[in-house]
Amino acid sequence: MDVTKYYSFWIVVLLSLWESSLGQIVYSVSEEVNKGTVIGNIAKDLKISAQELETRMFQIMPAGSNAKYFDVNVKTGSLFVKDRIDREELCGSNQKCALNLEALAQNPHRFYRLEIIILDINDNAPFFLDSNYILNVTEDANLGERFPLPIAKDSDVGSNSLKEYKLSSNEYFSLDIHSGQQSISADLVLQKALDREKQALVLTGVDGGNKHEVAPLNTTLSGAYVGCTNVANLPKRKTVMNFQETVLD
Ligand SMILES: [Ca+2]
Ligand SMILES: [Ca+2]
Ligand SMILES: [Ca+2]
Repeated sequence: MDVTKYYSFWIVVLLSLWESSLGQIVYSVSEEVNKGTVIGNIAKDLKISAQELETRMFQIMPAGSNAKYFDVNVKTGSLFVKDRIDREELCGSNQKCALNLEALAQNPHRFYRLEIIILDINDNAPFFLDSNYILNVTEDANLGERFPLPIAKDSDVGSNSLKEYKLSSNEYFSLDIHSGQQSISADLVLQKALDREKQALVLTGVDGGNKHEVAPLNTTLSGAYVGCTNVANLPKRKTVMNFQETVLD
């Protein structure tokens, strides 16, 4: 390929990309909204009348895997939600969740690309993967000794995911929290010598919502008790793990 042909090729490619990006319309909607929720008016955004949408048989291309979530009312131009959208199921831990749609109008044929950004809501509580946890600490443990605790998970992203832990008030242990890129973990740090006593501690995983809710669920396990709770459908989520450390002679 000579130099002229080489540059001509890339000019055509770049113009094609530019044209397709110009043709893309971006909307956003929160996950879990009710069926029928209107996301935007597609006739207005395409600068054509709703009547023209109908006469040109405008439609979301049904072949796309995302087509089941959205539809267009060609009488009004409204783009609306027609099925449950669960961001966690569609995008997992990805910070950005965008669904692509293709739409077609006829006479003349015109192809459109739509991008729907799915916004996260705080619909999942933090949870501990280990529902049972017993911490054994010897009586001669040194002050400052650290004891890693189970890590809580939260299926939401950003500010709706796990943000911190809280430890119930006690005189023996403090909590040291480590914030990594992938997870937040915590260690118990011994602050006062143990003397064969047993003490119940409560570890709480808290996400970044805006309301505190706790609903503990305890089970008994061979002298120690462990509890774990998930709180459903509340703006702010906590998961509580209750555990009783056993002091060994
Ligand atoms: Ca969800
Ligand atoms: Ca969510
Ligand atoms: Ca959450």
